[in-house]
Amino acid sequence: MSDSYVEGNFLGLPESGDGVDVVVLPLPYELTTSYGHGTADGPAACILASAQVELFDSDLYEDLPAGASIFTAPAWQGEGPHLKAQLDELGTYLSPWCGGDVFPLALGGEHGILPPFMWALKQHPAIAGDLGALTVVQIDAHADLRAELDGEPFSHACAAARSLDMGIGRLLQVGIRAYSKQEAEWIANDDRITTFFARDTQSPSKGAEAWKAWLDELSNLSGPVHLTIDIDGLDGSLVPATGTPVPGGLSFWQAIETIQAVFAAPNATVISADVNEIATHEHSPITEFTAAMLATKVIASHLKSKHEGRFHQESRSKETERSGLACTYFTQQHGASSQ
Ligand SMILES: [Mn+2]
Repeated sequence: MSDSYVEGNFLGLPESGDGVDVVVLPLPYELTTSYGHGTADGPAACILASAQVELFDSDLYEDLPAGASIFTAPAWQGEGPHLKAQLDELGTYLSPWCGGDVFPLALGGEHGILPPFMWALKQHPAIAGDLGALTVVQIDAHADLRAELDGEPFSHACAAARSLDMGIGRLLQVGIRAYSKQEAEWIANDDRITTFFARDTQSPSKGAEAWKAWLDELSNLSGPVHLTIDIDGLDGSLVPATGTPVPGGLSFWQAIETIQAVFAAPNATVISADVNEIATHEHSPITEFTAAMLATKVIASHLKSKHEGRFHQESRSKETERSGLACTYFTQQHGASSQ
């Protein structure tokens, strides 16, 4: 815990300096969770739990914030009357933080936050309008490649599908163990998608080999990367309060190794990340604490990649100059929905 604990800030860290290096963006977004509730309270619970996370990171070999300025932004407050309007609001909220001068880390909220994040990243200097340059690395129990769920194409169960529709170049998935035949066929037939299924990486007999292949795949990445961590990718015992906990998932250390490997890839730059589907756990802090530990590792790994010269930081904006774009993509492209 920070000596000068500030309530409401991630890790309890006080803000320092005049610029921002890492921004934590709480997105209490919940419209389509199919099973279980509470993802709207997840980001705040994660920030509260983060006060109990050790500031020392053994890879950085320093206490966070390690000379950086970590800013916890005021939470997104959705007011839009329907899902598409809320997605536009999310895009508008994220946009000012996607200019390349800051590392944005969103805390969700449903996985439906991913398409608005993709929209906001389009303006990132490393993307320059073409999401085809971007690789998304996804930890998840679900493939999230459904055409729609309950009639809604922007459901959390469709987050990866809609990101591909928006033009991302590659999708690497791990932890996947709950998916439909249609999703299995898409994975098998689309060169953009590489999926490491949990039945292989978690296999008692062949898991070690499959896991090494996953880490090798990450090491060979190049170009800009967005890391999206749906906490249900971890074994359900670690995240029992998440919307759809599933047994047979990644161990905590596999999630950590994934974060380490993607940030250490010599030819890739992780430009942004999210940890999503965080929910509050009534009788135990395990779900939100697991999420806080992963988010902390993301921040530490980003700072390490920066120290090692793998993150090119655009010149920092003064906070008074920070501006973004207003998102109308989702209502314009897809119209209003009943939700
Ligand atoms: Mn998901």
